[in-house]
Amino acid sequence: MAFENIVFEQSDGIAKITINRPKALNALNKQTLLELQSCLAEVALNTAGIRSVIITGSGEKSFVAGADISYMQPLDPAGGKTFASLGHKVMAMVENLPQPVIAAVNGFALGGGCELAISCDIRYASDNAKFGQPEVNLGVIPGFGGTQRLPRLIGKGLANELLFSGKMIDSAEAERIGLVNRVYPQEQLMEESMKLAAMIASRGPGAVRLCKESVNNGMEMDLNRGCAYETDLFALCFADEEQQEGMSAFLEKRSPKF
Ligand code: CO8
Repeated sequence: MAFENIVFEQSDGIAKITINRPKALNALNKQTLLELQSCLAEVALNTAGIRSVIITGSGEKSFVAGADISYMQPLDPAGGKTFASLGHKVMAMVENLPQPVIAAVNGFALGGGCELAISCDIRYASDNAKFGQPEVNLGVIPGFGGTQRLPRLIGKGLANELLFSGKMIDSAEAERIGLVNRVYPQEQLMEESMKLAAMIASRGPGAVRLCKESVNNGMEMDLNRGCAYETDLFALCFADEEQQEGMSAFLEKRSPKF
């Protein structure tokens, strides 16, 4: 897959998508979002070849410094709606991708960049990463899901503090409030993200996919419905040869071959 604003790499069942507009600190303009959309569509179709995904930013300074402000500045309400809708589509594609997605946050994750990170399933960050939703400084609100996913992830009070103040927090604070899973020195971030991606890629791919579906869809349900939904997905596992291989391998004291 060849793109102008993103770089797609694939090896050993892991796809790495790098947002690559370093001069604009990897800000998301329309073209970058369209490229992400077509890249993610291909990744979603290739569950046989791709078992986990990493999204990161190019360079050592920025993951994604937001939606592109130069692109947005002249927009009218209809243009704003179209752009926000495109961003929402891309974030939903990340969230609902069959494969787990790890955000390797290697610097600024602001505005649309923070929204992209929180659309991913898991967040690892470098020690120089900074997070925030600075939209109120620009006279707008988050438009790629920040007012919705951030409170669901870290709770309403903490999300409100970030959303209303527009302030930036460092990666240690982001880890403390559960916005990121782990923080690593910048030079170890990709290695650690790849290790996790490889571990996920080595597990039963169908089971991992159903786990993601169960968590994502179950979180929209009450507990009883969520547990009933999990029961159905659990039952589905027994229709797949993966379950036979995984359990037989355990009983035969060998590693499973998925
Ligand atoms: N958009 C466009 N260009 C950007 C952006 C951005 N979000 N962020 C940085 N850049 C550009 C700068 O303009 C600059 O370009 P140039 O060299 O041509 O002047 C270059 O990147 C380097 O940036 P700085 O010189 O500012 O670098 P600093 O190290 O001094 O500062 C910061 C880094 C703190 C990250 C600073 O660049 C900054 O504050 N950036 C803006 C952050 C921001 O406000 N992000 C939120 C944007 S709004 C948003 O994401 C809303 C999402 C929903 C949209 C809904 C659609 C309608």
